[in-house]
Amino acid sequence: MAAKMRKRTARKAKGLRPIQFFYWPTPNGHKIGIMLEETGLRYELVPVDINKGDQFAPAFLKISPNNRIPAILDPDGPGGRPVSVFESGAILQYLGRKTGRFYPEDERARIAVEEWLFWQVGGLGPMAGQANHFLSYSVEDLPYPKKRYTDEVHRLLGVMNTRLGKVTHLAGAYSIADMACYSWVRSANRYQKLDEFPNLAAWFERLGKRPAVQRALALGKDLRKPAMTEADRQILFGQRAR
Ligand SMILES: N[C@@H](CCC(=O)N[C@@H](CS)C(=O)NCC(=O)O)C(=O)O
Repeated sequence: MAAKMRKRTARKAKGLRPIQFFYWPTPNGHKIGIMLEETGLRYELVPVDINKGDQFAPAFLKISPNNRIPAILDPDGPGGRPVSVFESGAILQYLGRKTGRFYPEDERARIAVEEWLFWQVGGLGPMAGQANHFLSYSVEDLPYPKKRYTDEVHRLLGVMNTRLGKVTHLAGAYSIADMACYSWVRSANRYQKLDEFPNLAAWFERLGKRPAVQRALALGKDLRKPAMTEADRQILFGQRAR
C-alpha cells in the first residue's frame, strides 16, 4: 500500500505535524477536504485508490475497518498521542472539536449541527449513493431502484430546501453539517436540477464560491479517471464479508 499511496503535502499551514488524510476524490472524500481547507490544518493527502482495491490493504483496514474512505490519522491526537478516525461524520466532529471551529460548543447549537450531520450520513449520502449506482453504474437498466432512490433524493432535497428557507445554513451558522451535505447535493445535481429548490440552490451557489470549498474540490484532480472499467467494477461492486 505504501508504494501506491503517494504522500503529498497538500497544504502547509498552521498546526503541528500534518494529519494524514486517506482520500479518494468522491463525495465522502470531499467533505473532509472541505473541513481541512476551511480550518487551515496541515495535512498530507494519502490517496487510497478504491478502484484498484487499496481500501482492502491490511494497513488501511487497521485505520478504516469498513474498507471505505475517508479516514484520517492525526499524529497529535488526544493526549499528544496519534489517533485515527474513520467515518466522515466522526472525522468532521473530531476536527471540529480539535479546532473549535464549525462545530459549536453551545449545546443547542451543537444539537442542530448534529441533527443535520446525521441526517446527511444516514440519509442524503446513502440515498444519493444508491441513486448514483443505479443511474450510472448498474449494468442492468433497472427502473424500480432508479425511481425509488431518485424519488428519495428528491424528497431529501425538498427537506433541505424547506430548512434553508428559514436559515442561511443548515444549523444556523456555517458548520460541518453544510460541509457534509454540499458534496452530496453536488453529486445529486448531475441528475436533479435545483431550480425547483430555490433556497437550496442559493445555498449551493454560496458554498460553491467559498475558496476552501473550491480548493477541496480541486484536490486529487490528477487522480480522477475518465470512466469505470470492468476491473474497477469487479472490485467495487458485489462485495461480501471476507
Ligand atoms: N459511511 C461512510 C461512507 C464512506 C464511503 O462510502 N466511501 C466510499 C467512497 S465515497 C468508499 O470508500 N468506497 C470503497 C468501496 O466501496 O470499496 C462515511 O461517511 O465515511
